[in-house]
Amino acid sequence: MKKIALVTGVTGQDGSYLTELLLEKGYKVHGLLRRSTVPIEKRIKFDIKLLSEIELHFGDITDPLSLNSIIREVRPTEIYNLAANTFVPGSWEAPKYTMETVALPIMYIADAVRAAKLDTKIYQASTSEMFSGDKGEAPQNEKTPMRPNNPYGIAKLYAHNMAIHYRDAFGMFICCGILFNHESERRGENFVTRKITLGLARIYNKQDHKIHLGNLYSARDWGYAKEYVDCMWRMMQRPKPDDYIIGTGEMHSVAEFCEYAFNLIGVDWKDFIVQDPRFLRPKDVQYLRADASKAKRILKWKPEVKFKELVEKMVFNDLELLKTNNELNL
Ligand code: NAP
Ligand code: G4F
Repeated sequence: MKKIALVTGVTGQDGSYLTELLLEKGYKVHGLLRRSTVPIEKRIKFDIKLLSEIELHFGDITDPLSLNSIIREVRPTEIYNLAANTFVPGSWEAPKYTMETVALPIMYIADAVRAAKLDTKIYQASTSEMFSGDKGEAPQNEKTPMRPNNPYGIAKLYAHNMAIHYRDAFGMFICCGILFNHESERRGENFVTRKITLGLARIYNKQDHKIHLGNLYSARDWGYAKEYVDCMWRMMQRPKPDDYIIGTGEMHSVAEFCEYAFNLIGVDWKDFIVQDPRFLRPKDVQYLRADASKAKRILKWKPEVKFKELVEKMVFNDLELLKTNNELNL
């Protein structure tokens, strides 16, 4: 029987890669997206030709009624809950909305599945932002204490605990992927990696002179998004649901990202980066490095793309993008 997947956040970075992966694996894919005045073709990051192969449903993850009716209609075998307000600084600007989009939806989804008496498997997108990022705690594993430093992380921790609670209390198949930062050519433009690679391409093209950044010395475990969606799928194919840390095990600072990116075009990053207090956070997560040994052992997952290759992919993609889309003023 053909497997049926429902993906929330289908217009996002991970939603786009996951949709491609599930289609390749022969799934019938349904995507949930919210209404917008921007046409769907401009919001979807995967090849437009795939649009005819998936079924889109308008709804909103903050609205339990819409989730309930979509789940009853689609009767998915697997739900991947990826939708969220994912930009950390935005979570201080709108903490209540962050709770609504990040913390509560997993509860609505699990309840809808229970109420419809389905045995749907559920994936919850948990995050390394649930950790404090204190130096002594890196690398983080599944047992590292979770003490988030921002409303986004706090909301994700609520969702994470709720997911585990539904699994334990009702015997539901719910997995939480505790994914560390993962980036790609499809990364949103305000996250630091893409901000750097797009800024670099503008500078190279003489459309700009400087990139304004905040904390240059926080460090992240940056992996390649396309490889991480494969982990989500692998978790859902296990006989039992569980939670897994996913990351490369390498950690690099924002400054190192800048240094390597600008090296690729043969210039010194220090000539182009300005530290700007506007981009500092009230509290930052300093050190994130994954200990993904459980995923390696059980899911047989190993990241192939490491830091340098990731930076190269993003830099060369954005140089090409600006070359071929001069009118875009990206
Ligand atoms: P992303 O590119 O920012 O995508 C977020 C998606 O959520 C978009 O499709 C967005 O739709 C959708 N969304 C937001 N609010 C919504 C609402 N009220 N109703 C319906 N859809 C809504 O994020 P991502 O990087 O793919 O991340 C996917 C998931 O993994 C997120 O839950 C994120 O928190 C989590 N995560 C990401 C990382 C990472 O490093 N990327 C690491 C750990 C965990 P619009 O197009 O309408 O805005
Ligand atoms: O790229 P970022 O905004 O990612 P952040 O905050 O780590 O969150 C991302 O990864 C999480 C997983 O750990 C996800 F859950 C979350 O949804 C999101 O995808 O910032 C990375 C680091 C931070 O320490 C920040 O302070 O870069 C630093 N930074 C320095 N200057 C900057 C900037 N970040 C941004 N966005 N913009 C700057 O100008």
